[in-house]
Amino acid sequence: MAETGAQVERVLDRVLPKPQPGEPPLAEAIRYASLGGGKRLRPFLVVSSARLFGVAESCALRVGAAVEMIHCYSLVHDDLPAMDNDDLRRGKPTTHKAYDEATAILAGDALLTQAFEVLADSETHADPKVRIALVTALARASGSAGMVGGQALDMQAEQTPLTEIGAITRLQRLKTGALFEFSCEAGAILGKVEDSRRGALQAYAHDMGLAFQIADDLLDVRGRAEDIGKTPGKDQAAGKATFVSILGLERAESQARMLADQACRHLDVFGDRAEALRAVARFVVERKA
Ligand code: GRG
Repeated sequence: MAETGAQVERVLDRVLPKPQPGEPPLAEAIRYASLGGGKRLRPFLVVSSARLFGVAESCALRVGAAVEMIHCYSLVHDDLPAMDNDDLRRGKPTTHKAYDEATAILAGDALLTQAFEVLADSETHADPKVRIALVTALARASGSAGMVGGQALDMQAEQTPLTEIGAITRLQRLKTGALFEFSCEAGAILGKVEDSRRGALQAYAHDMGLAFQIADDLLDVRGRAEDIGKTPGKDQAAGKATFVSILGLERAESQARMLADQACRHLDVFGDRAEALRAVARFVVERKA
């Protein structure tokens, strides 16, 4: 993951706008929000799934950079006063604290739109049909049928807390799961694979994404700000129903492990070649940050 993280960092550094003297601090804020931080988990999923199909690493890294740009934009907007109102992200002041709200909104907007420019570029794949499929899949995963829709449900749940595990699962599947699903499917799209192997990756992403979210809820309860790089205890303070508040700590933990095991079993069809993806499923439930 660290190696992929460093490679994605180089792609981001190359494609993102450079600050120019006399210009507004937009480029600076874009780079502040997306360089030098984060686990780069989504790019690692893209690269690992693409390796299953022998896709050129340079193509996978560009797709990894695009999904990371969407992820970074979502974090910047999620941290705004109108949403989660947070001061700390990735161990440093949130973008609107380091700059101002208007600049943070614009930096998020710019990352969102430029992600699609990266996918649409012929450097990402020689076949325009593959590029269109990537653009379509990432747009669906990020928009109202995916991450943005999940965020809207999350805002609504602040007023009317959810009480059923099914409703929380749906919210999280959209809010965080959709980008994970895109990241895993991207390898199959790049490799032009339309068969059951694509379904296996979808099933893996679904279970791994839920395991990730339960672990995230556990970290919100047990984590320390210096480890997780954000403010812990926010869910409870906001009265939000989470997997942990409904299942309790122990059941949530065992559910996360069960989902991670199940995620690994979906990869049987790939044999040993999917070891990196299995390691991700184990990592997401064991992580401390
Ligand atoms: C504002 C449109 C919009 C969407 C926001 C994803 C999201 C939707 C908000 C993020 C809030 C949050 C903390 C969600 C919990 C799960 C999550 C996405 C955690 C952060 O992802 P990591 O752990 O972060 O991969 P790093 O910093 O490692 O990239």
